[in-house]
Amino acid sequence: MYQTATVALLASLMPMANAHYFFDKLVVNGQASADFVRSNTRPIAYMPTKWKNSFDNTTPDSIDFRCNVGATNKGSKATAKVKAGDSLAMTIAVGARMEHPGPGQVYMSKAPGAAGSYDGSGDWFKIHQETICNPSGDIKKDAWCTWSKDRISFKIPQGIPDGDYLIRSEHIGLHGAHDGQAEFYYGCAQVTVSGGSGSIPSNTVKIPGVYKVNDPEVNFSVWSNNKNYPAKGPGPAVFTPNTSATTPAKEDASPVASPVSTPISSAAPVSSSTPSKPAQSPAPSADPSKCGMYIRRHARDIAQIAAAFLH
Ligand SMILES: [Cu+2]
Repeated sequence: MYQTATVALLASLMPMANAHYFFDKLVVNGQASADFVRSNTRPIAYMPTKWKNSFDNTTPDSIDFRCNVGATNKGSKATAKVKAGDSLAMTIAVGARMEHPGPGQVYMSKAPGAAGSYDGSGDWFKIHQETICNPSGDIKKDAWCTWSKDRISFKIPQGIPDGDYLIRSEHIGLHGAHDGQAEFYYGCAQVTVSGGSGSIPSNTVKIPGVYKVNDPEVNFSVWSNNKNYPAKGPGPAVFTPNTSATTPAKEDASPVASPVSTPISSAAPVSSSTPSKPAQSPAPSADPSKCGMYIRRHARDIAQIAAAFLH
C-alpha cells in the first residue's frame, strides 16, 4: 500500500521537476555539492520570481532577488575554495532540466568579509552569458543554449581580486515574457577565490535594480518568430578580464599566460536572420493559447503540489 502510494507520488513529482527549478549545487573540480549553495525558504522551492502575477509578492525589485527568498541573509553550510580561472557550474535540483526558453547568466559580488555573512548589497558584475546557441532551432525551445540542460557552466574570471564572493546563477524563462511574465530562477553559491589579480570591473550593477520591468531582454516574445534576441543578454555586458578596447596598448601585469579568455561560452549572435527587422516588435497580437504547453505545465505543477501536500 505504502509503496504504491510512494511510487505514485514520485511519478507525479517527476514531470513537475522538468517544469520549474532552483539551483541547489555548485560543481567544483567536477564534484557537485549542495554545501556551498544557499537554500531558499519558498514553500515550493522551485517557484520562479515574476513581476506580474508573482506567486509570493517577490519580484525582481525585491531584496530577495539577490539570492532567492529567505537566502539573502542566510549563508550556506560552507564556502568553496576556488581559483581564478577554474571552470565551475551550478546545477538545478531534483533532476530538472531548463525547459523554458530563455537566457542564462552568472553574476559575482565581492563580500566585504566572509561570504557566509554577506547580504549581496554590494556591486555585482556579470561573468557569464548564454543566449542563442542554435540559431536554426526553435526559439521557443532548443535555439537557447540553456535548453534542456541541468546546469549553467562558467569560469571564475582571471583578473579579479582574491577574497570571498557570492556567485549568482540565473535562468530566465521567456515563454510568458510577451505578457510581462518572464520567470526568474536563481540562487547563490559562496566561494573564496585565490590566485586572482586585478580589480573589480567598473560596469557593476546592484541587485535588485539589475533589470527594469521594461527591459527588452525580459519582454522578448518567443511567439513572434523573431529570433533576434539581444546577444548581450539581460543586464550589463559580460566582464571580459584583461581585454580592454579603450586601452589596447596597456600591458596588464598579469602572470597568466593566456589572458584573452572569453567567458561568453556560446553567445553566438543571431544577426543575419532578420536583417529587415532589427528591433523586436512587442508582439501585440501574441495569442495566449500559444502558451498552452507551458501553461499546462504550470497547471500540472499546481495540481501536483496540492497532491503532494495532501499526501
Ligand atoms: Cu514556469
